[in-house]
Amino acid sequence: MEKERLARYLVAGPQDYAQLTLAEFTERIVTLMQAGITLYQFRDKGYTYQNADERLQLVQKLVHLGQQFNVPVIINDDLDLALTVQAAGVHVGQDDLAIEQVLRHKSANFWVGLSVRNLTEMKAAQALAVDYLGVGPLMPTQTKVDAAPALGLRRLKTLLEHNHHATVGIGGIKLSDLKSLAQSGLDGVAVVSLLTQAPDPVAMVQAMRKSWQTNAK
Ligand code: TZP
Ligand code: MG
Repeated sequence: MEKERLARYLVAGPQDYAQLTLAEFTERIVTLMQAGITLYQFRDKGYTYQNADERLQLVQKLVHLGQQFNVPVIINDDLDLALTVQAAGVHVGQDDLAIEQVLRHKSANFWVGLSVRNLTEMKAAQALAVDYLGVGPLMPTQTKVDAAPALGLRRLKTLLEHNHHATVGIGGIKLSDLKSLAQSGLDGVAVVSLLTQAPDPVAMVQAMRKSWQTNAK
């Protein structure tokens, strides 16, 4: 995976658009794909489907749309689902599936991302053949209920000194944070609410692109 893919990484599921139907949710994701997000993670924590088939159909559709709009779709946590729908990859946290087990499925066409929350996890991750790391939460966030304490910019920089992987930051990221995050050496930002709650999501994607391109190392 090229690290440029991480520049504008949208993480979202139907629970992040609580008032919308699944069809409307899909439309929002398509709009963001067309607007210029570079990667999309399907993360449906806390959402209740009518049945398993509804979830499968939704994800299959999103994967096809991602292929159409050149935005690879990564599945959060669910390795079996990711393999079933031939997603671009899977993202797991430290408390999810064993990373060694997930890495058995890694290939040029199936990427593996891992979350790290602190220096211990960052150091341990250096021995793993993952495609990218997600580091965070960087700032306090309302979006993830079981989020670890926020790292802040200073600790982020320390973590990055011990890192050779392509890396995206996540957690509480606002547009005004992009300048310092781009300068920190991160390869991109992963956001939920910045895009799902933006009054003008298309303009927000464009503003993210501009800020990143102006300030990235
Ligand atoms: N993992 C760490 S923080 C977070 C996840 C999924 C939520 C980020 O959401 P937001 O709205 O961008 O703070
Ligand atoms: Mg997880």
